[in-house]
Amino acid sequence: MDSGCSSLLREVLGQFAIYGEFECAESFGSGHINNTYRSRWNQAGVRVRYTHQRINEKVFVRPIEVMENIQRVTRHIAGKLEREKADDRSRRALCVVPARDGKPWVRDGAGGWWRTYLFIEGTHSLEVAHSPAEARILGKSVGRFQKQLEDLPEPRLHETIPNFHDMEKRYARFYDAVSKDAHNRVKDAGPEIAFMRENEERGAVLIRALKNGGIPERICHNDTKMNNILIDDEDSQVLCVVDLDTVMPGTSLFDLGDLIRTVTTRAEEDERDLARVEFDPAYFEALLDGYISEAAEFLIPQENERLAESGRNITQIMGLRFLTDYLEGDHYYRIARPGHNLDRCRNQIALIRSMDAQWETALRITQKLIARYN
Ligand code: ADP
Ligand code: GN1
Ligand code: MG
Repeated sequence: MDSGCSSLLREVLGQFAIYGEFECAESFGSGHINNTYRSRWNQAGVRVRYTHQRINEKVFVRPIEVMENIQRVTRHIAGKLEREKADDRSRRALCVVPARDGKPWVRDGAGGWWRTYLFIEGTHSLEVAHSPAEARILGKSVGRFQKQLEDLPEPRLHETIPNFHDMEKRYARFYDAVSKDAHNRVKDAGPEIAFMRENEERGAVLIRALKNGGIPERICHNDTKMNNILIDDEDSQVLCVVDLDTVMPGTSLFDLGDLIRTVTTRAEEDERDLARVEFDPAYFEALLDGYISEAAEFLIPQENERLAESGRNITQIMGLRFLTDYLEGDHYYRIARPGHNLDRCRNQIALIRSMDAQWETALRITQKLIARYN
């Protein structure tokens, strides 16, 4: 760790209610949105670590609402774990560390918003799943997370990013980016733009079902890609779902869909060798089995009917968002190379094509599992 961290970071850390002697801090994690750091402190001879994040205010324009949601959600889950007398509770739910003034955030001198969590020790997250067994525990963890929040008391959570998974609104923004072509990039993305146009109608099925009441609104995480799930180094079981900024109303299918998108292929989201981007039915089956084993008690037939579609749908919305960001000049997702967002979009399209090629198999698996748990 780098003990000579920036003076801004030191100033921020000093305002959180952390006791003991600061030792060092370093940047951490591979998310696309927030800036994450990890620090270490000597607390009367015991070394304790914390996670600190600068909230991306361009993405989360109302940080107070984000933190209100996160506090309600983490307290609700922690309360349940306590009543169940679950062991290792402080590793099974994120724990917000308040500032010295009692607020769950700190403002830095430049107006930035920061929060702190206990660092959950002895865990790792995955960028790709390596076995159906891993796929199963990932599915189970998200089913359980949704179940834990089924009875969150009123009021409704804030929509921290309004219309986040609204395909219709995402398409409107995409068409706007195509027509403005502000960075002269439309010429490089002809096949991808054509694919998105051809798939617009099918892409709208989930959001239309949600809007017209065909499927119920539920609290969901909305960003369940695999690296937001922490796994215990010791026994390889899931401990905790993190990255809670987008926990808000949605449909259960958004979360299952993002898991299908990230867990059923062995290729990372920005893999350029598209021959490697393949939908694997064995991983799909294990993932869905794990998910339904927890979620069966609340899923209704209208959700069950759309389980397989959810994966295709969320893959499409991510492809569309990567493409839009590419056309708009890469202002949203962090990129590591020119064309990174276009590569990500191509990858998502390749995954949809592979899903489509095995669509009947996916439907058969889904039917079988629904029958098993009902
Ligand atoms: P982003 O919005 O940028 O994706 P995340 O909240 O997902 O930010 O954090 C980035 C990564 O840091 C996560 O994928 C996870 O691996 C790790 N991480 C976040 N919070 C904790 C924590 N409390 N304990 C351990 N690791 C964490
Ligand atoms: C972002 O924050 P992170 O890296 O976990 C994005 C998700 C996308 C994902 C694609 C708030 O997630 O919606 O699915 O990148 N989060 C936000 O990797 O836009
Ligand atoms: Mg993340």
